[in-house]
Amino acid sequence: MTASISDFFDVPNGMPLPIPDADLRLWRSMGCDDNAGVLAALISDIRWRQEQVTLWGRTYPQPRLVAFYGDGGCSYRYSGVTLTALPWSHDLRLLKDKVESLCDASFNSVLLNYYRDQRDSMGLHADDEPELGSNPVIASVSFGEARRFVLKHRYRDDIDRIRLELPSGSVLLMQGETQVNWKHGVPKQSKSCGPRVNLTFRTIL
Ligand SMILES: O=C(O)CCC(=O)C(=O)O
Ligand SMILES: [Mn+2]
Repeated sequence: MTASISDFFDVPNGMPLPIPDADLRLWRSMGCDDNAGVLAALISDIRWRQEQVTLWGRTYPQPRLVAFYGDGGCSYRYSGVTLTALPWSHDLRLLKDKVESLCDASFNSVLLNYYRDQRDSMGLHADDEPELGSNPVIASVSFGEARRFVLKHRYRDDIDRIRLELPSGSVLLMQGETQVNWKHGVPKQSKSCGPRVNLTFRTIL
């Protein structure tokens, strides 16, 4: 059984979602006037990269495009890929300022993922790389198609997977023990769909 966003309809923006062993908060809109315009600008202006990843001894193209921006000296390593931060663009800085004041947190970098269509995806994982420190605060901003965002408890089989719909312009804050206890991902889907760009604002220690 998979719970859906409808289970959380009555949780106000920015309040903790009733999910055990996690601290997740959702703002359905960050208040951008033109989400479609932001999506188009991100797709055209970000320096997207197609990375090759090596998993279980096999190398293959990652099923999405990625980019990493941040303060000088930040770099991020996962699944054998090392990304060195490009300097903040004007638009990314504006988004960062907006997200920081909404979430009352501060960030020094952003990892961007571009899901071109329904075939692009991200496997279940936790953001628990050492450079994020323990219990990282991560703000996940989505533009474009509301793809399924799936959460699976790492240790308890008696807890159902949770499916969140992240609308265009929404912000999902993941903090506390979320990464310790849960994995998350964006599965491929069979129904064709348009593009989605997700930005995860992070602090690299
Ligand atoms: O696209 C998403 O919503 C998830 C992105 C994510 O989990 C990540 O960048 O680590
Ligand atoms: Mn993640």
